[in-house]
Order: sequence, then C-alpha cells, then structure tokens
Amino acid sequence: MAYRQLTVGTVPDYLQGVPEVMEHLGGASSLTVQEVGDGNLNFVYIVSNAENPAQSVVLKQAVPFLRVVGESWPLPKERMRIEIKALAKETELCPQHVPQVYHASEEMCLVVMQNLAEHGVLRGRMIQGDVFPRLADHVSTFLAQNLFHTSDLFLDHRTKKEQVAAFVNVDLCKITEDFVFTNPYEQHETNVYNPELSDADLAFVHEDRDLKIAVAEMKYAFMNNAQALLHGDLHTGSIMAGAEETYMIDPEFAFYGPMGFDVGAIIANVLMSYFSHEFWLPQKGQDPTPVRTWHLQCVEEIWGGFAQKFDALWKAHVESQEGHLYWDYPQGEAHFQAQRERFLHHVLVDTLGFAACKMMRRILGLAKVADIADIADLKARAEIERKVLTLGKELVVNRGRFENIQEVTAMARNLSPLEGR
Ligand code: SR1
Ligand code: MG
Repeated sequence: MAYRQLTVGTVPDYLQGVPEVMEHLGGASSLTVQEVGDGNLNFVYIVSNAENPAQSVVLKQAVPFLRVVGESWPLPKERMRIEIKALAKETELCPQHVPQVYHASEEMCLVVMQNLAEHGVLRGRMIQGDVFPRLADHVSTFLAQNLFHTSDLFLDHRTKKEQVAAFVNVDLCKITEDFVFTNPYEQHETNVYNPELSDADLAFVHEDRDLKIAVAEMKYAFMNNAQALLHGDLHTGSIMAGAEETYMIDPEFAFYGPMGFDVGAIIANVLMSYFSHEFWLPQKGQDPTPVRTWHLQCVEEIWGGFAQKFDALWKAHVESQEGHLYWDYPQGEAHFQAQRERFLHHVLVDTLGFAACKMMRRILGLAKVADIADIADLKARAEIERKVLTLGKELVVNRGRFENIQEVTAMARNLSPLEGR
C-alpha cells in the first residue's frame, strides 16, 4: 500500500481494513477518532468504538516533515521503520514496560498499539504534582534490561555489529546532534529564549569555553560510542505512568549509542520537574516539599536501580554457561567486580554529561518542556531557568569529579531548597 498521510476523517477507513486492529475495537462499524499528538514530530490518534469507548487503540503516523516546525522542515517518514523495530526489540527484552503493538506498517509509516490513556503522559502528571512511587524501579528495569542485553557484554560480536547496522538512524540522530548538542550553545536562529533571560544569562552558556568544550565532547561521545541500543529520547513525555504500571513509548530516536544518554535523559527531565515546582505547587497554595523530596529520591533511585540491576545481569551472565570473564584475572571475582564498578562509573560520568545537555537545550533551544515553558510569570520562569543552566554547566564541565548521584541531588537542593523560594 502506497503511503498517504491519514487524517481524522480517513483513519476509520484505513483501520476497517486491518482485522487484527478491529478485533481490539470490537469489530465496530462506527469509530470515533481524536488527534492527540502533542509531540514535535508525528500525528497521534486515539480511535474508539463509537458505541463502546472502552474499546480503543492508538494510531501513530510519521509525516515527512518536522511537525513542530512545519512542512518547510523535511524529515524522512521512514523513521517509523526504526520505531517499529525498536518497539519489537524492547518488547522482547522488557515486555512489561512497553505498549502492546497490534499492527505496524512500514509502507504507511504507522503503528497501532494499546491505548494507555488511563495512565497519562508522565510529564503532564508531574506538572500537576503527582508522584509515582514505582517509577524509578520500572524505569531502571527498562534501562538495565535493554542496555545490557543489546551491548557487547551480552551479544556475540557478529550479532552486535549487525544490530548496530540495523539501527543506523541518520536523520533523527542529526536532530539530536543539532538541537541537543550544537544550536543551544551559540546564537542560533532556531533558538527560542524567555525574554526575561538577559544577555549575561545567555553569555553564561554561549561564551564559556570550558562548557563548550565539554558539550562538544558529549556530542562526540553521542556520535561515536555505539555501546547499546538506546531508546534515544527518554524524556517524561515518552513515558505513560500510572500508580502501578509504567510504559516507555516513542522509540523513534533509537540507535546504538552511549548508555548514559538514555539514563541522563530521564534524570534530566525529573530534575527539571524538581526545579519547576519552585513555581507550580506554591502557586496552588501547596507545600512543594513532599513532591520535591520524591523528585530527588527518584533521581537517586533511577541511577541506583539501574546500576544495581545492570551489575546483577552482567554478573549472572558471566557466571552462567555462556558468559566468560574478559580474561583470567589474578584474583578472579574481586577483579571482575572492580571491572564492573569501573564500567558503571564511566556510565555515571556520561549520564551526568548527557543529562546536563538535555537540560540546557530545553532552556535555550527550540524544543522546550512544558514544566518550565508553561510558566506564564516570565520572571519566575527565568529564575528557574538560571538554576537549570547553572546545574547543567556544573554537571557537564565537572562530570568526571562526581563520585555518586547523591552529590548531584545535593547540588540541586542547594540551588533550589526543597521547600521552594
Ligand atoms: C526540533 S527538536 C524536537 C525534539 O523533539 C523530540 O522529542 C526530541 O527530543 C527532539 O530533540
Ligand atoms: Mg517522541
């Protein structure tokens, strides 16, 4: 079937021809369609049985341009091919945290999947001040399962290289290279600034030699360190969360890259939510302390949980029949443990550098996060933005000096005390 861009009006016709989807819609003759895409790239529709709205699915279609800019910015719609494959791989490795896919079409550049509406997009829920006690455990499981099992620590040399090739994602990696690692750190036409940020605030980033060198190093690592299959865009808008369940969605940016990029992405977004609640909860007359305590605990538990689970997977694999020590260490297990600790320390250093870039780009670059950009009081927003930039600069420039994640959360607390301003 040749590609055509679907609309609210044409989605029903398309789905009526896909029995494996209609099964989930009760074979309905009448379907209700709502476009709900609030992302930067694609169109997303919720489709329900008009007579039984409990029966519903989500259809996501890639269009041949960058939605946030418009048709003037072409972007190959074939990116959906990567998303379909990444969803399949993540489902194989961690099915409990990935939506069920009912139908995928490379020709139509679309995927139809489980509607997780009752869970809500994590970013929106966090802006409301909701907390998710199981989030860190679920996210860290997803990260450990995917990153370990797609790396050279688990795969044989041939499979790993074939996978690297299968997930080459030129166009979406270029978006990240430009919008995360390049444009925000110079005066660039695509940048968008809060008018309350002063020239000095911009110079704090644009004219800092050490910061620019450090960001350039992170960009180089992003482009050259094919450690594992990444989700590639693991922010809080890519997670659907409820009290008991968590699903990672939207892996269209998937590619083989440095593990710390995924871990850093989610940590950056939780930290930005932390800073934003200097404003949101007090504005509603609520004490932000309990929610912000959870934010920082969540950051610590995402890293801690990931490191512990990744380490356990590695150790168990080596101890199993298939695994092997890299070589015969003089002191076997003790030296193997030292190797794992050192490896994970490198991932932590990367995580902090990438988290920093992910935070700074959301303040100075084109694509913002609603947590901060929706603060209508621009002076209050600028105060928060300065703190995010300060933490970002510190993390990227001095990433190698941090011994543990608690030093990071302590720094966030120093910049913005738990109880707010
Ligand atoms: C123009 S940048 C668009 C952004 O949206 C996606 O969610 C990615 O984060 C990308 O960088
Ligand atoms: Mg996305």
